[in-house]
Amino acid sequence: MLDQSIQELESRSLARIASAATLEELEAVRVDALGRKGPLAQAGKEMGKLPPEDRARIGKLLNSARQNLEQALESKKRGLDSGSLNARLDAEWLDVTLPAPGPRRGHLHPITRIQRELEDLFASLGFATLDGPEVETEYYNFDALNIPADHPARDMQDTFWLDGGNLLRTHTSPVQVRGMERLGPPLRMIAPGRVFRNESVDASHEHTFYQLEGMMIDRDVSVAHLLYFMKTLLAAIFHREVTVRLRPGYFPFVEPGFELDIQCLICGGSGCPVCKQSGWVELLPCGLVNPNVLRMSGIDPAEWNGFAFGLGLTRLVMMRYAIDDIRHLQGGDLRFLEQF
Ligand code: FA5
Repeated sequence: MLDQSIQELESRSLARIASAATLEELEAVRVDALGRKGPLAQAGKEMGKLPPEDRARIGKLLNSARQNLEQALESKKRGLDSGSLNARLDAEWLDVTLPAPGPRRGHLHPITRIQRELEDLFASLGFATLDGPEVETEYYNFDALNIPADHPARDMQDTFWLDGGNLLRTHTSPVQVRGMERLGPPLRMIAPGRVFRNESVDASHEHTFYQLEGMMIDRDVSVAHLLYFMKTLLAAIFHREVTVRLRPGYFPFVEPGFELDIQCLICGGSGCPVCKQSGWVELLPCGLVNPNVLRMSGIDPAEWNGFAFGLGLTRLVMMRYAIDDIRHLQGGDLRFLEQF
């Protein structure tokens, strides 16, 4: 009777081992058949109750059933292990000979892009591109531009002063002076760059923004030359007619001085926060160079004269791309920058 149930248990368990599809199922068969509370262990404990003539035979039967099951479990486990390895290899297969996707490429900031367009345009008109320091002396930022210490124009440009009397340049005009000193007349130069003003920020004012200075010194330069270059500049940037107006403007380093405004391209002139509801945006102050400025840079105003302008580059970029708030440009938000 016992012989038969051991043999039945063995063949039932071998069938379960053969059909197990996962390591978990296999473990369940092992616990059921060979576990400490399983039928084989139970039978082993009851050996002592058997008549002596049956003990050796039943003992042999139990041992061989246990060995057969252990062997079957072991070889099935190896099969399942390599099966799951194959499945993993299939899932994680990759073709190492495929070309790599390559790093994501960025692109130029819209201000840099327009700046480079202007540099190319002015290079084609014979203008050199000059650079100057962002940390300036009071002399180059103010005095050499005919703005003496007590002059009200110093209040027009709230200044970040640094220790030792230096400052963060409030405009690109100091590069005019450096250009005149270094290169002398005749001179055609532009100077794009970053400038800083200690003022409150709104839709059209930043504390840090970009200007592009321009200067031409030669014999018999007139307002007509100035207007020609301003029109050429605007046509190259906007590729279409834009409405501008010229009005008198005051800057101690030019005489006469003008403000060239552009009709606001955000609202079409009807009024918005960018143009402060006026319909016009100040873009291009300019004028003929004041003889005092020429003289201070060692140029004889009896022989030479010229024009200068100070383009609001950041504002120009706003108009070109219809950006309705200047703060987007330096906010560093990729969702904004990726549109260009
Ligand atoms: C000047 O800075 C003069 N140096 C320009 C100049 C050069 C005049 C040569 C004559 C001859 P102004 O402060 O107006 O001028 O600034 C020039 C332009 O910079 C403005 O028309 C405007 O477009 C831009 N701008 C001024 N302040 C800000 C600001 N806070 N944020 C953004 N753009 C500004």
